[in-house]
Amino acid sequence: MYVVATAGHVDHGKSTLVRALTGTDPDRLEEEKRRGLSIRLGYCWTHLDGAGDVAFVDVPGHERFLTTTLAGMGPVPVALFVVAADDPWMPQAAEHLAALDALGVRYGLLVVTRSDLADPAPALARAGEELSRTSLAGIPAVVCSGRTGAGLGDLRPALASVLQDVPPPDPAADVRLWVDREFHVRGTGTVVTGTLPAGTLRVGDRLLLGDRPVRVRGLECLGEQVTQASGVARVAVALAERPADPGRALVTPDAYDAVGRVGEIRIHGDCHLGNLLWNEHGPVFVDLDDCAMGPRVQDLWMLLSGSPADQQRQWGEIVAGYQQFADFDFREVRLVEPLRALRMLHHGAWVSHRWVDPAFPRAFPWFGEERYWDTYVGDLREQMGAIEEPPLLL
Ligand SMILES: Nc1nc2c(ncn2[C@@H]2O[C@H](COP(=O)(O)OP(=O)(O)OP(=O)(O)O)[C@@H](O)[C@H]2O)c(=O)[nH]1
Ligand SMILES: [Mg+2]
Repeated sequence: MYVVATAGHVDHGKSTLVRALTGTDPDRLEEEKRRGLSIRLGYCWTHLDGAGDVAFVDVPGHERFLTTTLAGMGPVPVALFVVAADDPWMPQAAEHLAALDALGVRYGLLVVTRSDLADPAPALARAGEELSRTSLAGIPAVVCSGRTGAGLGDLRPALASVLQDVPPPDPAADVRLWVDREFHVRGTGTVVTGTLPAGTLRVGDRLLLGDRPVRVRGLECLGEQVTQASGVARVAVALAERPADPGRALVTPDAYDAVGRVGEIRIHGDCHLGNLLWNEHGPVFVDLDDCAMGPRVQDLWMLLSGSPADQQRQWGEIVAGYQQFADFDFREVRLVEPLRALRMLHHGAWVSHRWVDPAFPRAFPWFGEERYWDTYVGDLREQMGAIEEPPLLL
């Protein structure tokens, strides 16, 4: 089986195209039909000559549902990038493309649809140019109309040919199924669904959902009961237990135990040295408006500065001091670089949110400059590297 996710701006014809290809409407909610807008992820499948079973994850294009869109795209290796012939390049097309690029999706088909409404050439040229700067550079393109069906005869073999090039993932890989839906079926119990990117699920498997042990009671693929399924596959997994607090991924036990669930406490949230003042009684923490629930390491790593050797030494002292009055879970050091990345993102978002406040353009005059954003993106890329590295502090 292959799994393909749609991508593209709101109302550009993603769901119409999926319906034309599969005969099934991916928009199932009454509200979606009434508003002519996808809200949830849609799931349909078909058989393509030359490729076999192909499942589609149809994502919403509206910016309000971007998190749903990302949940759908995340584990899917192939994109059906949809652009309307009668609309120029639009913001969510750019955002979806940036997401696919960040996810490293290399396989896909560019589809210029709604070709019965306008000359598709300008949209085709613009989208091709935008794609050329991403991981999807050079993917084939097809022009069609989801409404009249024109061009679908070219689209099917073009998609089948793209799919033939997608390397099969390792069926022996550890399982990590990001849950994109969860529901309760009377007589069956809890069912979770998702896109299995690699590895094999079998009835009877004992896995973890979040940090809770669960057993696979039944499996369904494309509406059929199966005893096992290997990625890439759309799967529905019936669980013998009803987890009270389901995690977001169903995983092979012991395979992803680097951090696990860490305790959250009330933290300062912005605990850098500038917010630590000294008076005759000792240190005083100020600026408490970022207080939040979070892992305790968030209040420790920002106190470090200088070379890696300096930071190691400071870290030893801070943790030794911390342990005099509270326990420290050393798994949390693996969170330092992800937390640093979140802090960078949060800072950029904070400045842009507050831009209407006249103090902000004055305080961050370089914020709108291309140079700033180049550096910002470069720093984030570097941060991705740091996240992959073994943690510096131990
Ligand atoms: N004429 C014409 N209309 C189309 C075509 N494809 C889609 N439409 C219309 O365009 C509108 C939006 O189509 P959808 O398929 O819902 O668009 P979408 O990209 O799934 O939208 P979201 O899921 O909300 O992002 C609907 O009214 C469709 O009937 C086409 O090829 N030709
Ligand atoms: Mg839709």
